[in-house]
Amino acid sequence: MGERLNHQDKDQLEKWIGTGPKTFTLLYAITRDGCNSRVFHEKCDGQGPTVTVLYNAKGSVYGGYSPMSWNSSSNSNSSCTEAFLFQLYHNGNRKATKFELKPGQYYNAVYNNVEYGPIFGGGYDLKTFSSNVNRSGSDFHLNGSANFGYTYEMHGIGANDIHNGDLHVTELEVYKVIYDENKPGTPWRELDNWNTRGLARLKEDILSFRPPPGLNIDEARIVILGPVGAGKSSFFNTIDSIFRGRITQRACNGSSAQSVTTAYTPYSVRLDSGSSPKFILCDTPGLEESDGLDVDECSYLLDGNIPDFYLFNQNSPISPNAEEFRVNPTTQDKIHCVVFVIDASTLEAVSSIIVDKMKNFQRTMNDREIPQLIVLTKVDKLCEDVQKDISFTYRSWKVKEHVDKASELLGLRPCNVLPVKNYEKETRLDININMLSLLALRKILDLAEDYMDNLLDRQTFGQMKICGEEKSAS
Ligand SMILES: Nc1nc2c(ncn2[C@@H]2O[C@H](COP(=O)(O)OP(=O)(O)O)[C@@H](O)[C@H]2O)c(=O)[nH]1
Ligand SMILES: [Mg+2]
Repeated sequence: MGERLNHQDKDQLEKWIGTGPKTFTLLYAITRDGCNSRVFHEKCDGQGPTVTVLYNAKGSVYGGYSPMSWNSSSNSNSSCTEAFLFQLYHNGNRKATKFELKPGQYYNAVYNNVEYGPIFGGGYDLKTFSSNVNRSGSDFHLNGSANFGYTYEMHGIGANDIHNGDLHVTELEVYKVIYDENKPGTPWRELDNWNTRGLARLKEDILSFRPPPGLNIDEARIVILGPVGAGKSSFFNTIDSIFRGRITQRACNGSSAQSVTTAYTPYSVRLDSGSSPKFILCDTPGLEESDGLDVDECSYLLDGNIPDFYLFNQNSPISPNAEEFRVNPTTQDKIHCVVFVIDASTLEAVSSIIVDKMKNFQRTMNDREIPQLIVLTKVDKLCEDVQKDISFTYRSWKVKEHVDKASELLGLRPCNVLPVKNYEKETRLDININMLSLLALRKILDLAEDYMDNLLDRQTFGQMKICGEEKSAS
């Protein structure tokens, strides 16, 4: 005896139910509690969403999910649209199929009567048992009926293909289904190749990145923007550490309320071989309500007018008249991708002034069709499971919620919001921290490459147009 639903089955049900991570708590089992309708109602009434699972001796497993509490008021239908029937195995073979309510049948989803066990469907698609059923050997010959297809859409699958021709079962269980935001659920983003080999491949991938030839761009130039303390400098340090193979702290970071970074500082990762990967991450002072970069400075920065290591001065913002102003920037000096770094743990508290600033900046980026992403830092501070094991990040619903919120905040697609955990107090590298940050970096380089491909197209088509014009003129 004991729970018969395994992890894979629970994951499958969780996916079908579809509203985040769930814990399944066994409320009722006929082998433990007896197959009796009153006992079923005593144990399951008022318990909220439940899943009923039947198991037979031939290795078939099937049942139904009800988002509504069971009750003992006689002959009442509970209406809802989310109830469904399902099968998990047939004759011992995995056969995961969900059978949803037919259109308009929501009012017949489940049926309550104190004299009956769980019943799904108005035509009794699955009526498990009534009153009391005694054990016959190792089976219970349930006295219900299965009129599959009356209320629920079975897609042509017949009763024999579900219950092997009768309602003889070895077990019937009812689990309470609880939404559990702290439970790492099924991944909300692909976790493929999350291992040492996958990490090595990701690294190679990034090291082999080259800007498309023909643009005179040696490296993708990526600017990092965001509020003070969000983890901008730490993000570069994290990337640098991964490629150096030790924790590095080249970009000054800290917890001061004012920006620790005051200059426009391009960082290039230096490999042991002496060469560098083909990207430059440009650190910037943090955005502050009444301080930090303004919109004009942001557009100068995007256009490559601001020289490397330029020290921003609040009292005299850079202008085209300034001595340092780079009047004729090359394509290499311009920004090819923007990364907004936002602290996930204070996402709700970002002031509207800072949000407006970022949105104003975005307008200057959109005008130039420069791609933008969000690196969402400090996910370790969002959820205990993630803090204990960073590999849970793509499973944590809490993280997903924040990814969605960040995506809404700046109007960027959720797939362009990359959750990370930066190195801060660690003394050693960690495969999961590396994995998250490299996945973020690869996405950044992908978008930078897309931008460069567009530049190249524009250059090629522009040239073709000129050729054409020349041709027709001659
Ligand atoms: N727990 C945690 N702390 C972080 C993370 N990223 C940065 N920090 C800390 O946040 C503080 C500000 O980071 P910093 O990189 O200086 O932010 P910046 O102002 O955006 O450059 C520092 O104390 C960092 O150690 C992270 O992912 N998790
Ligand atoms: Mg900084």
